Amino acid sequence: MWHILGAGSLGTLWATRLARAGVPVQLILRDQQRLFSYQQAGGLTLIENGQAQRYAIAAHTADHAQPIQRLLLACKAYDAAAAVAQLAPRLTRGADIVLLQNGLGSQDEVARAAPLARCIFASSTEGAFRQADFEVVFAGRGHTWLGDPLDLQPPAWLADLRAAGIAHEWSLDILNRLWRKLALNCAINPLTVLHDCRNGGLSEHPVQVASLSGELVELLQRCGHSAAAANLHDEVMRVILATAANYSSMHQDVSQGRRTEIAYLLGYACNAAQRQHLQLPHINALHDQLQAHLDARGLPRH
Ligand code: NAD
Ligand code: KPL
Repeated sequence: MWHILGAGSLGTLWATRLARAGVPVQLILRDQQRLFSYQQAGGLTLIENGQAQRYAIAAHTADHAQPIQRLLLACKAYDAAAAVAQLAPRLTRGADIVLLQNGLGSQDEVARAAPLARCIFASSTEGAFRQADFEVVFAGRGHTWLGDPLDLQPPAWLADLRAAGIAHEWSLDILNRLWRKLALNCAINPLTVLHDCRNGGLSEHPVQVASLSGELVELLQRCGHSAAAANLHDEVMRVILATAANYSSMHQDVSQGRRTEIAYLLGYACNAAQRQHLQLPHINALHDQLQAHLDARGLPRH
């Protein structure tokens, strides 16, 4: 049985694909009000290649008594630790928690909230967005890497992902992957917010992108992730071109008045640099500017 916390974009994407492959799935919703709305909606709807399909997946709230052996945590990074702390009494000894959160920092917070569980970190390039409540569009096919820095053995339940057609790979170096993704997101996302542009608009700010990429390389190397630093600037430029027409996830959050995951991206990078006594003036200035931008819009600065 997969328990899936969070019926947002990625939670829906995973829950519907697992359920249609015949894998038992149980959704965990925020409260009775949300459970009631879910029941009214009649299930989760996934829109794929323009076709909508509804899945009446079982759901309950966190205070249910059912034990949890395998939890997919599909909320934002800033909600992850509190969500797991709420479920801690239900986790069985040695339960697995799969963490879909972008960035770094929330993984450690979750591990502290559930010290007896095995935390499996994920990094995904799949894309999905909510069209309406409990209705999600599968917007971009991608790949998900999963791994556990403390135990390199892959879990047997990867077979469920294969059955569900979730493209994935067990990674022996998931931290490198997460750092690399964090660096890409730090080099691209904040600038798209500050310049109010699509990813492709950053082609007009090559010097800024190059300075940030250079400092991110220094940070990755100092933090022991040299492999994640290799050719970073080239990859940043490649992603800017390949996703030129898209708005970054942070730009979308800000333009829709939603809280960003800044604390788990730029904030994490700045704290890591400080711990290493590394001076990164461009990254720090970018963090300050982004926080001022969020302040001005009444959005949380963390
Ligand atoms: P989302 O906001 O669409 O969904 C999160 C859901 O979690 C919401 O429905 C929210 O109500 C729910 N939630 C939060 N706390 C809860 C709690 N205590 N109990 C029950 N439900 C709770 O977010 P998302 O886009 O699915 O993103 C999830 C994570 O995946 C983020 O870290 C994001 O950066 C990452 N990610 C998303 C995508 C994407 O395409 N959407 C791609 C890659 C990575
Ligand atoms: O992951 C991204 C995002 O928007 O969050 C990309 C497209 C890589 C830009 O950083």
